[in-house]
Amino acid sequence: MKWDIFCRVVDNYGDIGVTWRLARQLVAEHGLGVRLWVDDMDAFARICPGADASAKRQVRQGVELCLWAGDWQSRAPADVVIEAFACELPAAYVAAMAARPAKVLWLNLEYLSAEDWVDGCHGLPSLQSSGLQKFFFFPGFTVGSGGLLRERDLMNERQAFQADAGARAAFLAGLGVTHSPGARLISLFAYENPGLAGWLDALAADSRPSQLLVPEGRILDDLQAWIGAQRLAAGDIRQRGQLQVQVLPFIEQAQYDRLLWCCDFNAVRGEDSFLRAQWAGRPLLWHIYQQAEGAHWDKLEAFLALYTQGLPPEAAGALARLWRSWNAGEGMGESWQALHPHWPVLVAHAQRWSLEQGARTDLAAALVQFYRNWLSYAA
Ligand code: TRH
Repeated sequence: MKWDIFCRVVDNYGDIGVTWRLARQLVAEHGLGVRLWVDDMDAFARICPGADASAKRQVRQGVELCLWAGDWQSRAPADVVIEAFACELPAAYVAAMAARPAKVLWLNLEYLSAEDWVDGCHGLPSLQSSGLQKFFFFPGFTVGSGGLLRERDLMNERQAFQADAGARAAFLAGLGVTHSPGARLISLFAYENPGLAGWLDALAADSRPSQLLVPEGRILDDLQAWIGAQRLAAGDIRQRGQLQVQVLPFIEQAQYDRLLWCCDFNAVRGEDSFLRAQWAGRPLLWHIYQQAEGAHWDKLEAFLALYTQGLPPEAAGALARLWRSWNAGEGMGESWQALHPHWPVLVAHAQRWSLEQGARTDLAAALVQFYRNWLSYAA
């Protein structure tokens, strides 16, 4: 059975990051033939080192990667077509879908949100001008949603890795990181943020040492401004007070997962790293992707409301304050300090959350199940 996934890279790495993970999983766990059409091979090559950014077609980890060029060449449609994040399929491809004697399942994979309208919209069909039906598939945290991207063995792999000090030390050594005993290990992946300096000041003045690991990216200029030294690059290590900062290269997704698993606290962003930090089972800080008219604040609050359920009110309040400060770009010093008394509770909660969510049907399995149900209905 053939599946086509279409991905337009709007910005950053989330669009390709999500679709590349999904494509790999559909191949590896469901034995499907998957073509991933992407309009920006450079973005793909960034998250898949070894990929050829100039190739029009290449096979990586069983997935056929195809350049989605402006001058679309006609192709036979697949059995299932995933339009990621409303990226709009080529008109000729839609016409070929409509003309195909065997019906095609057309799904629009939406962005992840914890908002409560998601369950009501998940799986709804919409009639297109082509006469075809398109179904809206919403990832989410609740039983009524399409679930979350998670590989079948992810939780076991993560737990084994976190229980194995030698494996963690060897992994970090491969990145040039030596974890000083007793130091709090933090990863930082974020958009530009004027609130960073306040947080770093608090970490530098803390009684406990911290090591901050920062993959190269958009936050580096703010880090640079705080450190005030010459241009930072991968491999650089700087110390101020109790804080050691180390810049890392941008690593491949599986390695980035392991980095998150190693850390006591992960600052993440967007959609995919946000979810991967949840799978790490450690407390996290989310820098949400900003949307027009502040729509992202509703999304942030919806997730906070869900995630903090079951936490004592003081711990929930402290975590919410930290996330709001980070996303407002202010007040990080105070809200970071206010988090400390709740640390053990937050650690246990992050673990519990990952296991609860990890016990649900994952997104790839839910997509395959949706197709099976649709087939029996369409037949
Ligand atoms: O890059 P992002 O900001 O992507 C965003 C979001 O997806 C957002 O929802 C979307 O609307 C916008 O793009 C257009 O953040 P995200 O989603 O975390 O994607 C980053 C990807 O990069 C993710 O797959 C993890 C990966 N990554 C690596 O592979 N190696 C690394 O070293 C790092 C730091 C990240």
